Order: sequence, then C-alpha cells, then structure tokens
Amino acid sequence: MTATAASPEVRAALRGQRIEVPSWAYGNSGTRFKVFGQPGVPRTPHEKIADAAQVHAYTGIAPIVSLHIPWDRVDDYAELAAYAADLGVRIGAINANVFQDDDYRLGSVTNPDPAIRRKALGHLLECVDIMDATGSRDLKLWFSDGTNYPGQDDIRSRQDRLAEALAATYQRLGADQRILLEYKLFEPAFYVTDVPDWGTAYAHCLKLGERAQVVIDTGHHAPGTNIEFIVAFLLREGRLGAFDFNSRFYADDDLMVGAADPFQLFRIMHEIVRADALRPGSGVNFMLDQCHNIEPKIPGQIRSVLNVQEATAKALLVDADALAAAQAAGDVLGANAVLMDAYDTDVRPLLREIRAEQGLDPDPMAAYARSGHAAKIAAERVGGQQAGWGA
Ligand code: LRH
Ligand code: MN
Repeated sequence: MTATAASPEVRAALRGQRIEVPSWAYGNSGTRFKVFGQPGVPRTPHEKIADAAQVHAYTGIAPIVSLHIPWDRVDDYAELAAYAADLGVRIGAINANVFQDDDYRLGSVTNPDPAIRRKALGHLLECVDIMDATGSRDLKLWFSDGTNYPGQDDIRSRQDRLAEALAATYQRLGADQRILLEYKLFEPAFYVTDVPDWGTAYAHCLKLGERAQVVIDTGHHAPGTNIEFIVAFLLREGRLGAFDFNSRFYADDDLMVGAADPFQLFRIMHEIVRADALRPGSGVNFMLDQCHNIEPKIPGQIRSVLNVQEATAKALLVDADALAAAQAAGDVLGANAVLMDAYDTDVRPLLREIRAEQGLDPDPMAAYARSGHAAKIAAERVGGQQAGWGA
C-alpha cells in the first residue's frame, strides 16, 4: 500500500487533526540536576503563545495552547485569549498547579490540615474562573499528592479528602466545562500516589459525573504497561478525555512523543481511529506534555506534532475490513500482518502532499529552520527572566 493512494476520507481526517501544545514546553525545563537555559526562550505567557503559534504556522494542525497556572498568570486572561486569536491559535486546557507551594509538602487537596485543603481547593476554583475568561472547556488536574513512607498518612482518608475537593470543583464547573483527571504511578511521591493509575482516576470520574474524564499521560505508567488497552477501555466507557503525549525510556522522561517508542504511539492511534475518536468533536483532546531540556523548543514541538501526525496517518491506513476478517477467522499472523503493513508504510510522501495542498511547506522542520525565527527571538529576547517551572 503506497500512502499516496490514501482515500479522500483519510486525507480529510488528517487535515482535520487537532493537537494541543503545552505553553511550558517553550520555557526552560530540566531535572533536579540542572535546568539549562537556551537563547530566545520566552519570558512571558504572550511570548510562549507566540512560539506555539509558530508550531501551528508550520504544521497547520496545532492551533490550541494549554496554559499552566501560575506559570502563565496574567492580569487579563481575556486579553491573552484575544492575543492568541490574533496569532491564529486559541487557549485550550487550563492546568492547575498544587504541587509547588511549601504548604503542599504533605499534600494539597489530600493534606491532613483542612486549612491547606481549603487553600488548594481555592486554586482549583480560581482556575475555573480563568477558564471562564479564556473560553476554555477543560480544567486539567494532576495531583502530586502522595506519601513517601508506610504509615505516613491514612490511604483511605486521603481518598475521602480527594473526592471531596473533586466534587466541590465539579460543582463549580460551567455547563460545557469538564474536569480532566490525570494519574501518575509515582514522583514526586515514592510510596503512595493518591491518583496512581487509570482505575483510580476512572473511579473518581464515575463518582463525579459525565463531565469528568480521564487523562492518559503516556509517561505515567509502570514499564511494560499496555497503554492502548487503557485507551480502548476508556473509549468504550466514554471516559477518555485527553492524552498528555510524550515518550520515555525509563520513567516520566517527558521526551518527544514517538521518539522512544513510535510503534506504541501507532498502536494507541490505531485504537483511536478504530473508535472513530480522532475527529475534533469526539471529546478526546490530543495534547502534548513535554520538556525540551536540551533540544531547541519550537523545532522540538514541530517534530513532536509531526510524530503524532505520522502515527495517525499510519493508523488511518490500516485496512479495517481485512483486519476484521482476519480477526474473525482467527488468522493470528494475518491479522498482525494487516496492522504491520500499515505501520511499515512510509506516510511522509502523503503528508507532504497534504501540506502542499494546504499551502504549507511540505517539510515544516526545514521551513522553520530556513525562516530565521530562532535567531530573531534569540536577538530580541535579551534580558528579563526566562520562563520555566518557577512561578
Ligand atoms: C506531571 C505532569 C502534569 C503537568 C506537569 C507539567 O508529571 O505530567 O501533566 O501538570 O507534568
Ligand atoms: Mn502530564
């Protein structure tokens, strides 16, 4: 199968793909060992959004930017949303941050101290106010909450406290707003994490209501976890709200999606296509959540968007009828071969064609490199405080 023989439906699906990029990917990031600065890194939320707009300008499929509060705190969020619109992008999910305040050492919404729990809930509700101003639909909640030693706190009581804060936040949502609850196996907590896996997130979402959905961050699982099973299961339940795409070799490495395991990304996108969940109205938000610790950030984001696009194109080229027939016939090798045929298809000629049809440069990485934008922002953005994970 040559990709360029792709059907009009496949081409339309690829033109309609939408990926949301994270504002924090354009700021400095690193590990506990070192956060390396880079020339031209944005200093303000406006500059982060301007960088995200570059990624959309060259890929054509990334017109949405997630914000993280307080990293992207401004006085006027409506003005920030208007600024984004002028650049051809819009503000997407609002990420709460209850993992960097000294008060949250023993937890935020699960903290034994009710005053600290109230403070954390206050921040979650403030983020809904911000969503009202930016026109965002999604409140994304990741809790670093957990414990480091057995006995440190009562596992069940912490779940009670978490459920209470989630219910109060859900109560505050507007009619078309959602909670996206993210889970993570460990880090920064190293014994119990209060939302450690998809089952815990799913159970809390069921208790909350229809507008509570699960986020699958592809870096948040134990090694060897079959993530596409979780995708298929949550799609079947109508509870897959979003992805935080990235890749990893070991832990929550937050590397470029598809860089460490492009076959896994393909298998995930195969479940998405099989469930007809790629279209923007499906309710699944395809977000990146990455850190470009050593590589240039805008090209890193462009490459990441292209990696998702390529995995998606391969998934769209799966011969669904042949696959279903082989599966029904119990033809193990035949069924596997149908999937591998799509995965082994070079989809880059097809994507170059589609970009050219959309008036985009067929090679976004080369086009951005030729643009001189990297040198321009390095020259302009001198002085001030480069953005990072600090408040
Ligand atoms: C936690 C996480 C979460 C974000 C943060 C930037 O590891 O994946 O989604 O808040 O990274
Ligand atoms: Mn994440």
